[in-house]
Amino acid sequence: MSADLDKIAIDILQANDLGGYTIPTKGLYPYQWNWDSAFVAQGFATFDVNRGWQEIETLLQGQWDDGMVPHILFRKDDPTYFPGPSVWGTQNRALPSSGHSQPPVAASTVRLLFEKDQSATYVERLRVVFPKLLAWHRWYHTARDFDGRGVIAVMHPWESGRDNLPDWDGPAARVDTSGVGDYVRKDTSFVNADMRPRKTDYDRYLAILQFGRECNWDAEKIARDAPFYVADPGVTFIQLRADRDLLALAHALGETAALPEIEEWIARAEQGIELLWNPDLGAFTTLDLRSGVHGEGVSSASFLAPYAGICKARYLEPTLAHFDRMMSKVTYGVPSYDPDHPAFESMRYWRGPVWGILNYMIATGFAEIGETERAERIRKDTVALIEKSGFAEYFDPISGEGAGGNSFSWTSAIWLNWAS
Ligand code: 2M8
Repeated sequence: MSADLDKIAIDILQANDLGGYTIPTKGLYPYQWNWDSAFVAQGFATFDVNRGWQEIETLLQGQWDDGMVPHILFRKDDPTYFPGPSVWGTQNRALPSSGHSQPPVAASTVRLLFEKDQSATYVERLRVVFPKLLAWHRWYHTARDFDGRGVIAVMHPWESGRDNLPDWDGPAARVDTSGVGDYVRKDTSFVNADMRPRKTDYDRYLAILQFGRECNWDAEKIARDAPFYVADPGVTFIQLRADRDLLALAHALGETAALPEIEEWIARAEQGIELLWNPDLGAFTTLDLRSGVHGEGVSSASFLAPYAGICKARYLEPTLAHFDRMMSKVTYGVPSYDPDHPAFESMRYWRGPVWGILNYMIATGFAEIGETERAERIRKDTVALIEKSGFAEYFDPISGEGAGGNSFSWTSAIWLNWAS
């Protein structure tokens, strides 16, 4: 079974490889996505380390002058996706892209790739990639932590990668959508609308996008005035992990000049994450930086604290209690949102379904702090889901049914790199 699935996973990655870069799935997502590519590179590296590096290198080709690495690279125009480059206002750039970023997984991937093979050719490639990753991390720590609080904000739900998480509902409700006008969604022509964000969500997505485009994606204007600016435990924890991995890479290369800056980011985040601790809930949640209000639900990103190296008992004990409670409510974990919360929807995208990439990161963190039983439950659930429903984009935590796109790259990648 495992060998058959290995072959299918490899075939999916190769079929979604459009020549040095990989799309998440045919039809629904026809471009290169940022954190998808970071996971895909880990999958490729299980059978072709060179191809893994190439995925990261092509992703970094889209880097903006200010260091930002966009969430989508529009390598060739494809009218089957909305919103495309003309909506983002980037159609005249050398490599058209979206205007904001996505969770910075790439440095963690590069560390994994480098640990697999440290021969001279990869040292050279690391030397080229390292300053680009450093610039991207610096961008995140300035543009999206403008006041140096030690937590990373997202200016768009898409920047978080967890598009319609219920915790965005409150902050996004303040977005004025009166200027959005008519538009035609393409996603619902590929996937049942019940599994996708609602129209209200899309109106808000487009209104926030318009704000970004009109201010030319200016970090200070975004930090001060964007209609949506919410500190996210998902991106903050992934960034913290990636900073630790970047630090290890700096040591490996002897890049001593970079060390103090990266160490400062880590120290600041270790303090800053206290801001994301919701004392009423006993969990890390979002924090709306406009209103000062915490998200009111436990999401799977709450369980990324160990992945980020955050394991103080004060945080860990309540976090694990939530984990056990939520896992007891589902057949397959980890649900992306609390099944006890009224906003939970088992099939609607980031409002409940299980995502393989989150499972991989959560289980990795748990294993690293010795929570092996919980880590193993997550891995086994992931295996069971893929055996039952194939390499779907995401899964219903109650029925185990696959949802969203099929033959999905990141699900195949985490299978190869971790679950199998
Ligand atoms: C989903 O997001 C895109 C927008 O970026 C979409 O729905 O059109 C999210 O799951 C995101 O995290 C992911 O990177 C992307 C491609 O898999 O799809």
